[in-house]
Formats: sequence, structure tokens, C-alpha cells
Amino acid sequence: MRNAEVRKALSLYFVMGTPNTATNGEQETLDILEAALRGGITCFQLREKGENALKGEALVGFAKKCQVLCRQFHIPFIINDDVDLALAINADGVHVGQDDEQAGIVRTRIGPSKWLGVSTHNAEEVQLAQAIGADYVGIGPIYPTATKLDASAVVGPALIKEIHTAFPDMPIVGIGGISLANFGPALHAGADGIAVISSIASAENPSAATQTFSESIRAIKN
Ligand code: TZP
Ligand code: MG
Repeated sequence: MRNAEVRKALSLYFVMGTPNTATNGEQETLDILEAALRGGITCFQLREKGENALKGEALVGFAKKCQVLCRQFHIPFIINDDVDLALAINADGVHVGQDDEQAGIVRTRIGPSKWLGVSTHNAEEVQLAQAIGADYVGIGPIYPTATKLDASAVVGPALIKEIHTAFPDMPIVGIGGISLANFGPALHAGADGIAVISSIASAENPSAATQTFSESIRAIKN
């Protein structure tokens, strides 16, 4: 069933683009992705945004390499905010924020079979996401984050609880400032999982960090 499959994939959702790595390098980014896949991430979103982000053919080529890795590990490969790219390479889904292409239009463009995730910050946005057929919502920033410069106000795990109560059928992933030290409350509040950038991409040992996340999440969820 799609809903259960999505919930499972949200458990440990890794988000990254080349700008999130120390050297901005394609190979470094692929190495981190492979380490995270080995460590046990359950979904990957290519979020190629910010300074020195890849564009055009370079982005298409890089996205294909990420997709090959994700396929090797049977992990869904989601594209952030680029429907053309997702369609061109046949990614598993698209994730959009409130300032990106309208989610309802994205759903029409990608059709019913690809996953659609929407970043939300309140019940109204979740209601709209549900109405246009979103498969899951991202809620955040749960904690302060230095990774997304234009992040909106911190919402805390309390918003997850509110949304989970009001929309029990909607899969939820918490994002923003989540680390090995603080991920518990988001899950206890009702999130199906957590999404992280820096806690894995900037970890000294991305594979070990992922493994620790993975084991601790499983311990809470089971
Ligand atoms: N959306 C809300 S917060 C955020 C995004 C993409 C950044 C998350 O990065 P980090 O490093 O896990 O705080
Ligand atoms: Mg956006």
C-alpha cells in the first residue's frame, strides 16, 4: 500500500546537494550519499540549491549518478523543486516548498504514480497539500538550522503533534536542525520519520552517523 510504503521511506530521509558538502564536489557528494545508503537511509532527496549549485546538463548528469546509487540500494529518489528534471530522468518523486511551483500543478505534471512531498508550516498548508494529493508533508524547521538561509520560524515538535492529530492519515516527516541529540521528540509527536541534511552530510563519518540514526529510530518506532 502506497501510504505505508511512504511512511516507511520517511523514517530516515536524507536530503543533500553538492552545496551541502565541504568541497562542493560531485564525487564527495556521491561518496557521502553512498555512505548514507550503506548506513541505512530510507529515502534520498536531491536538493541542489544555493551557491555553486549544479545546473543544466551538469545537474542532469549528476542526478542520474545519484539515482543509480539509490536504485542499487532500493531507496526512493526524490527531486527537490525541479519537475522538469524529475520527469527527464524518471525520478520516484518531487518535493516542493510553498514558494516553489504550486503543488497542485506539480501533481498534474508528474501524474498519480510519482510521490509528491510538500513542505508545510501550518494546518492550512497541510489541508491544501492533502487536497491536491500530496503523499507526505514535511514540517519544519523543528529546530533552528543554519543549513537553509531562508528557513521560516522554528515550529518545534508541537506542530507535528497538532498536524498528526488533525490529519492522522497524512504521512509526516520532521525537518530542520535535527541531530542525533534531539530527534526523539519529533517521532514521539507523531512524525513517521526525520529528514536531515547536515547531521549526515557534515558528519565526520556519515555512514556511522546514519547507522546510529537508523538504529535509534528503529528502537523508538518498534
Ligand atoms: N527545510 C526546512 S529546514 C531545512 C529545509 C530544507 C534544512 C535542514 O537542514 P539541517 O542541516 O538538517 O538542519
Ligand atoms: Mg523551496
